[in-house]
Amino acid sequence: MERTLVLLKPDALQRHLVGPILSRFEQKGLKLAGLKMRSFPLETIQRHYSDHADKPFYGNLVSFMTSGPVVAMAFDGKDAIKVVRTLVGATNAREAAPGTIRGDYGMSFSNNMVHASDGPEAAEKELGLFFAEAGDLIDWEPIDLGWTYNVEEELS
Ligand code: 3AN
Repeated sequence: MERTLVLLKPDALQRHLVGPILSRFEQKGLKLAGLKMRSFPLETIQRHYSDHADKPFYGNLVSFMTSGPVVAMAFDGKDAIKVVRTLVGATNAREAAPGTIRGDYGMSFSNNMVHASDGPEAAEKELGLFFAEAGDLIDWEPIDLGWTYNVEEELS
């Protein structure tokens, strides 16, 4: 099982899309392992986007991400990082495929509603940033796990 970080950006909250977006991940079969709504400190957002620090859009990105509350979520599942990225869709929401979150709900490159970790290293770093306190992340076993996955092939 893999764990990944998802952020619902301030535009998702302003546009009342938290419920619909969270449902996409839940209904896919991913397991919610952490959920937190905060106005995260500037320093957390800067560290989160440190790889983009030299990009022209970095300043706007950081001010956008600190312009309102953000919902941070951790999801568990087989290949969760890739599965979540596929559900989220292309960065430019205008070009994102229908059926993806960005493709269905967005029209913007920057205000694209969702962040999702792009690899195991990023996931580890980002989960550590947004779920740093004891008890933030919960290991629990959903009763339908043996129906979501094939027990012999995928859970042994
Ligand atoms: P993604 O979130 O699809 O992985 P990244 O990691 O390349 O995209 O970029 C991080 C965020 O920076 C994007 N979600 C988007 O909000 C913003 N961003 C990326 N490229 C641009 C750009 N060319 N112009 C404006 N914003 C951008």
